[in-house]
Amino acid sequence: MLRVDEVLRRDGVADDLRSVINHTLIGCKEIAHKLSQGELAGILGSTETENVQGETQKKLDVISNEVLKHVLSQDPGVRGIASEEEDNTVAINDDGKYLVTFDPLDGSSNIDVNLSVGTIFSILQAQQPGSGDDMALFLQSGRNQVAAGYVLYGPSAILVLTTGKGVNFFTLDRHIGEFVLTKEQVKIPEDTKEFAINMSNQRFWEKPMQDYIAHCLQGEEGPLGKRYNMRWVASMVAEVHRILVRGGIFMYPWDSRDPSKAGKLRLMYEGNPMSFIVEQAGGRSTTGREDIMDIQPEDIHQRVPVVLGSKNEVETVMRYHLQG
Ligand code: AHM
Ligand code: MG
Repeated sequence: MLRVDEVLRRDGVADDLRSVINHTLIGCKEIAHKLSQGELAGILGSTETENVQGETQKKLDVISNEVLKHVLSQDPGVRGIASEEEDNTVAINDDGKYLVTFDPLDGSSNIDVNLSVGTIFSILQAQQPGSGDDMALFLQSGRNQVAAGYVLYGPSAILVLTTGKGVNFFTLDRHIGEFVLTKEQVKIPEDTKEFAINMSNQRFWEKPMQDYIAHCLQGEEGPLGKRYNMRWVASMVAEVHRILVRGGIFMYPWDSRDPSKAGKLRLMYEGNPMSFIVEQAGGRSTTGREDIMDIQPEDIHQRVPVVLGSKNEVETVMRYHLQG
């Protein structure tokens, strides 16, 4: 079976970009190992600290961040990094070409209950000279991504990767310590009857989202004319993975709990990489009103409403927003 690097070579991915991806994956394998040890390694539970977004950090959030920072600092091709768990962008090598943004451990409320979490990463090319801690270098739209991926740490560890030539799945073979190709050119079914949203926020949503979900709940008797199923794993990586495998729609819309925030999820290391993967698999990704990857970022930690998944269902949600 083909290993990741063999697939990247076959696809003509530049040597320096392959190196950045491979370094990222060394970190992900280390994170997979630590997660599998769990309580045995004494790494469950929270730290005393909060990240820049005011969220309590889990020990494994901090450890995963350190692991990725360390491996990426070994790669001369990396100019700088930005992470959910770092207040500011971090300079690595001024001669490097690439900028890596990542959420080291997404869905971290699932860690202590032994459910699925994941690492999400996005790779951009620096467009001008400058130190890798200059945030301005990073503020490029998602359309500029040269690679994006995630690793889902579930019963098996699965890497989902795109370099703009479709989406492939790789499964971590723990005997050889390599991600090997297990599914090529994944395509998301265009239609679905399965939605994922945190229903407890319903009363805080805008009217278009209220209406769409109300119509989903009406099933075949409502205007959407079909009976829906619902899932909520509280781990975006797991939700996106389910959608890549069997279709579906995932939503984390704007809500009025804190009107100053544009949503819960972050654009540059959650929204953009997931949008790149979903679009490469034939799905769609929007705020409800515009494609996520068309947004010009203003801050490395900025938030974004997210609606992504099966193409036709996402377009239905976009119509509710156009009318609302
Ligand atoms: P995190 O980056 O702090 O882990 O937050 C992101 C996660 C997503 O994986 C998931 O979709 C969402 O937060 C769950 O939110 P909620 O707590 O509202 O269920
Ligand atoms: Mg996250």
